[in-house]
Amino acid sequence: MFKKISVAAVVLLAAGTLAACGDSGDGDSGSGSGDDKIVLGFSQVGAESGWRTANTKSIQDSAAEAGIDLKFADAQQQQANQIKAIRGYIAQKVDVIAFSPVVESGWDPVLKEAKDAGIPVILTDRAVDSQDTSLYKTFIGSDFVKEGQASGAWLVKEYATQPGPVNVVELQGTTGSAPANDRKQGFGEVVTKDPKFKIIASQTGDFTRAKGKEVMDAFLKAHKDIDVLFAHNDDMGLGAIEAIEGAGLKPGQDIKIITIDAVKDGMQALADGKINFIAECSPLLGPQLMDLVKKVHAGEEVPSRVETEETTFNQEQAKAALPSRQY
Ligand code: GYE
Repeated sequence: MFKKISVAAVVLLAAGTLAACGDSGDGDSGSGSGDDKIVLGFSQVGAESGWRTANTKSIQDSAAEAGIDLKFADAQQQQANQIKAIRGYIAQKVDVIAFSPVVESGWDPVLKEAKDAGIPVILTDRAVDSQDTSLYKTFIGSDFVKEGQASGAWLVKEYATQPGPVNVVELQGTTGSAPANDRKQGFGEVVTKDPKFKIIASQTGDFTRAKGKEVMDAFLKAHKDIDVLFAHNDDMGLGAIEAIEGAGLKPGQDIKIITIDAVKDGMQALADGKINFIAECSPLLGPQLMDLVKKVHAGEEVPSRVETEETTFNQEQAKAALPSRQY
């Protein structure tokens, strides 16, 4: 009997210690899940692109695999919805908050609220421009400047022996988002070194296929002499292909197309000769994110930046990679 009680006491004690560890300083056991699973509140940007769909699936699958209780909210590309979701997670006292900030600016107040509540925050995929880096634990995602530079480098090489001018139109991602800002910057840095490249029009297509088509339609009406399209993601490029074909032109030939992401539909268009070059941006951030969630929850030190490894694809490389492409 005594033995039984003492075992139970030890178990209870251990459970108490675990629960205390799980608090991360938020004041009570918090998760509301009734077990000792880590509760992660994740605010996603939206469902604007093939990349985003693959990213959401990666996060959901790897949370399940890691035994993490995931609370997930889709912000439909609205910062206000993300702020609301994060405030909700703070009120629910989740263990960790992760989010993919739709735009770079305007996060300090809500991040401060999370910090004051003792809830660690992980930036996923997109960065914020907060000066106070103590407002979040780490960032996981891609180097978007590099992706823009790789896109520009392909263009410079492709036209190395041709005289100018080379007229480029640009479909930008969501205004104010880190990938739109950084990809524009990286591409611009490389191509403006040679004055024969002229960026004759640059407008946002909000990372969607529909907007990509709409804006490309307008570009084609306003400019008769477009040589190259640089689209900040595959989806806008795919929408633009419809516009180009609708105007009786051949995408990939009459107008060369460079995009970023390398999702399956983009890779297919690349293999089909309708896109000329894609700089990869991996959406499969889930497994590494869950790893970071466990570490910050346990109070372990984590690197301030965890970058995804990426490559680039031309048409031949796309043909070879397509059969084994996961997303
Ligand atoms: O390139 C685009 C998506 O933030 C890296 O967002 C992500 C970008 C991605 O809508 O397709």
